This record gives sequence, structure tokens and C-alpha cells, in this order.
Amino acid sequence: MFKNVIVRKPAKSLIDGITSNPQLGKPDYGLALEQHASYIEALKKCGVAVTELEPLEAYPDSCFVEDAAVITRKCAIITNPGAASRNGEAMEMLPTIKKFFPDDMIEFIKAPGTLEGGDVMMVGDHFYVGRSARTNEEGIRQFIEILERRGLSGSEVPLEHVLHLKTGVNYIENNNMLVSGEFVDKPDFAKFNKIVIPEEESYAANCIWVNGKVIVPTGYPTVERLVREAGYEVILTDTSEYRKLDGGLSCLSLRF
Ligand code: CIR
Repeated sequence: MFKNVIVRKPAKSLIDGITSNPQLGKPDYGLALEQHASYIEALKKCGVAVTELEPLEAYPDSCFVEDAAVITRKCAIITNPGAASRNGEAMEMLPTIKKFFPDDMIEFIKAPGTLEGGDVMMVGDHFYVGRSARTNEEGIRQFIEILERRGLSGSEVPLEHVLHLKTGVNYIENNNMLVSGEFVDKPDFAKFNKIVIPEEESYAANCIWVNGKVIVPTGYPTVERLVREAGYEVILTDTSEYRKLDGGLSCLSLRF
């Protein structure tokens, strides 16, 4: 169960965030703010306390807080984001993490290691880590070393096409995993009950489980139906403006 969620209100500079999909157009800032508020409401319906941080104009992608830290049952890990324009977001997250964790429970990924939280998928006490353009071999080595020192475990998953691991695969508890594209046949996930996301709805592979409910992006009817059929209560929330920057539901919060 999660008790807490950390989010960061998008800055006006959001419109200049990194994107691999410029053809989708720039986000509408006003609409992005409304969608962020709805996202927070959806989280509150799941019974978590929401800590909302102030916007950071210097970092256009800073509302995607998931990339700046990874929070486990045993420790919080401040990452070292591989995207140059996002690197400073990790240290901006530290004061907030310190409000929840004592210093001896805070770890750091250090250069030359890089890691972004979007590449980390938690399945109980095991963490799958995507090796991506943002998360390198040394970052994964440090991350797994931290996990093992604290009685947890991790394994690397090489990525081929997606930005982050959780762009294409997400664990929604009870052995159920949403898989799309390159993850459908990966041996790493063979033991899970795989819910295969059709190509045209691949964006919605990024759903989040929060205390028994699953938050699904608005506009992906097949994914919505598959998640309901798997037995979950679904909460829909629209993330169209974040999709324009390759951002999904998981990217917008830290849940712990
Ligand atoms: C980026 O390219 O870093 C942002 N525009 C999107 C980050 C999405 N975060 C995530 O998948 N965890």
C-alpha cells in the first residue's frame, strides 16, 4: 500500500520540455495545469496523502518527478538523470526526500553513472531497470549494489525502442503486468500474467496501480476494458498534454 505521493506542479517552461514527438505539438500550459489538478484528485481517491511541490521554471521537465528519485521499502535513491537539461532535478528533489527519510536511508547514483526513475519498475522487493539512452551500465551497477546492500534485488532489462522501461511495461500488482511492443516477448517477464496492449494504444501501457485501483489515461478504451476485466476499479484521467512530451501517468508522481 502507498501512503504518500509527491508531485510537482508543471512550470510555464513545460512547453519547452524534451520530446521525441514534436508532431503532436506543444503542450497547452493551461490545460496541462487542469490535467495535473485532476491527476492529484485521482490519486486522492486512492487514499494517499499528496505533497505538491512548487514549479521549477529552470527545468521544463521537472513535473516528471518520477525520474529524479526512486523510493523503495528500505531507502530512497536520488538519481542522476541522463538528460543534461534534467540533471539538476535530482538535487532539487533532495530536500523533499529528507522530510520523509533520515539521512542513513538516502542513497545517491553518482557520475559517471546515470539513472532515471522511469527506467525502474518495482515488483515487490525486486526492481527491473531499463538500460536506456538515459540510464547507463554504471548507473545500473550502482543501483543494484545499493539494493543488494539493503536486502533487495535488481536486474537489467535492455531497451530497444522506448524512452524509459515504464514507457512500455508496468506492473499493476497481483502478478499482472501491462506489456506493449518490445516487452511482450521478453523472457524477463515470462512468469507474469501479461496483459498485452495493442499497438495503437501503446501509450496507455503506462498505467499506475495505487492501493488496489488502477489509474488509466483517458482515451484508450481497449486498455480500460482489459484492466477492468483483470478485476480492478479504474480511474480515468486525461494526460494528453504530457503525452506531447513523452510523459505518462507514472512519470508525474513518486508513490511510496
Ligand atoms: C523527458 O524526455 O525526460 C520528458 N519529456 C518525459 C519524461 C517521462 N518520464 C518518465 O517516463 N518517467
